[in-house]
Amino acid sequence: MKFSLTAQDKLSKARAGEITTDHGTIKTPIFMPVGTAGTVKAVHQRELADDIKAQIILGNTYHLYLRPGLDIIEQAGGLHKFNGWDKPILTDSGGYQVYSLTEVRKIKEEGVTFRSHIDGSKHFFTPENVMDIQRIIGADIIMAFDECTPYPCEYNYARRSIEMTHRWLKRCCDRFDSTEPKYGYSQTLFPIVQGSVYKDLRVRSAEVIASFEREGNAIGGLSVGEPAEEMYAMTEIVCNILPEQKPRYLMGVGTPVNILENIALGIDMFDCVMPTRNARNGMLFTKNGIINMRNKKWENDFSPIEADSDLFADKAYTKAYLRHLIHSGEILGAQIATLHNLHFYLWLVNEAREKIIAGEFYAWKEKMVKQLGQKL
Ligand code: PRF
Repeated sequence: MKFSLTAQDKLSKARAGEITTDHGTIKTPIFMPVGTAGTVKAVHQRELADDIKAQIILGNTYHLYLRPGLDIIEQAGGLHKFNGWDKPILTDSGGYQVYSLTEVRKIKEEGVTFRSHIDGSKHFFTPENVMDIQRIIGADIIMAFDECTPYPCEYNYARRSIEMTHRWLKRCCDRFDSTEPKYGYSQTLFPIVQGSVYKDLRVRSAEVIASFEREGNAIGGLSVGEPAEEMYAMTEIVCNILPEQKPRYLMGVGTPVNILENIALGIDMFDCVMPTRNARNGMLFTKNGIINMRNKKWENDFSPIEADSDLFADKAYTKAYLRHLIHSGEILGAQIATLHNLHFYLWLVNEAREKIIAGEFYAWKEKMVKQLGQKL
C-alpha cells in the first residue's frame, strides 16, 4: 500500500490524498460503503462501481466468518472473487461486532468468547486467529483486533482496556508479519486507537499506535453515543499525534456533518451503516438535510428524487413513486433509496476533496454544515 498527500487545506487540517493498493487507487477523503456480509445491501457491484463510483467497500470478519464461513471464501479464492468486486476491500476485525451484536461474551487477555447471533454457537476470537481469518477473507486493508469500549465508560476500565488493546496489537502484528497473503496481492494491517473520551488515554493510545509504524492508522471507540463535541475533541487530539504521511481512518462515523467536521480535523477514511441502513427505513440524505420518504407530504410530489443529480435513479424516479415503494415495503424502494444515499455520501467526500485541492474547503465546509443541518 502507498499513500501520498495531494493537497492540504490552509485553514484546517483537511487533506486530499491517494491510497494505492493492488486492487487500485482510492482518492481521499473517502467514504467506504458498508458491505457487512460481503454485499452492500441492496446494491449490485455494477451500480457500486459505475453509478455511485465507490472506490473501496468494507466487509466484516465477524459476519463472514460465521456465514458463509472461511472454507467457502477460501474455495472461492477470497472475498473479491466470491462477491465479484475487484476494487479494494477493507475488513473490520470483529473487535466491534462481538461487543455490539453478541450478548454472551467473555473478554479475557487471551481473547473473546462469544455466541453467534445466528445460531447461538460458541466461538473464540484472538488477535492471532483474527489475523488468520482476515488473511483468508483477503481484504486489502485489514484491521487489528481491539476492544471498543462502550459510552459511558469508567476511566479505570478504559485505561486497562487500551493497555490490553495495545498488547493485542503486538500479537496482531507478530502474527500478521509472520504470515503471507493467500491470493498473490498484498495486504496491510491498520492498528486502532482507543481511549474512550479521556484525553490522556487518547494521547497515550495514539502514541503507542503510532510507534508501531504501520502503513495507516485508525481511530475507534467514537460515535458510540458520546456528544459530537466530545468526538471532535478526541479526533483532534489523536490526529495531532498520528503521523501526517499515513492515512487516518475514523471507524463507524457518521452523519454528513460528522464527516465534514472530521475531514477538517485530518481524517481521510470513513465508513458507516447510516446511509444504507437509514435508506431501508425510507430516510434520504440530501444537500439540504434529511427527508423521510414515508411522510404523506410526498404522496403526490411527482418531481424527480433529485433533478440536478447525475445518478440515474435520482432522475428516473419521482418522490411520489419512491414513497409508494417504501410505503408498500417493495424491494425496489430499498434499492433506490440506498443508491441515492450512497451517491450522496460519495458526492460529499469527493466535493470535500475538490474543495481542499482548490483551497476552498473551509468556507465550503462551514456553508455545508449549516445547510445540512436543515430538516426538510
Ligand atoms: N473498533 C472496531 N471497529 C469499529 C469501531 C471500533 O472501535 C467502531 C467505533 N465507532 C466502529 N467500528 N474494530
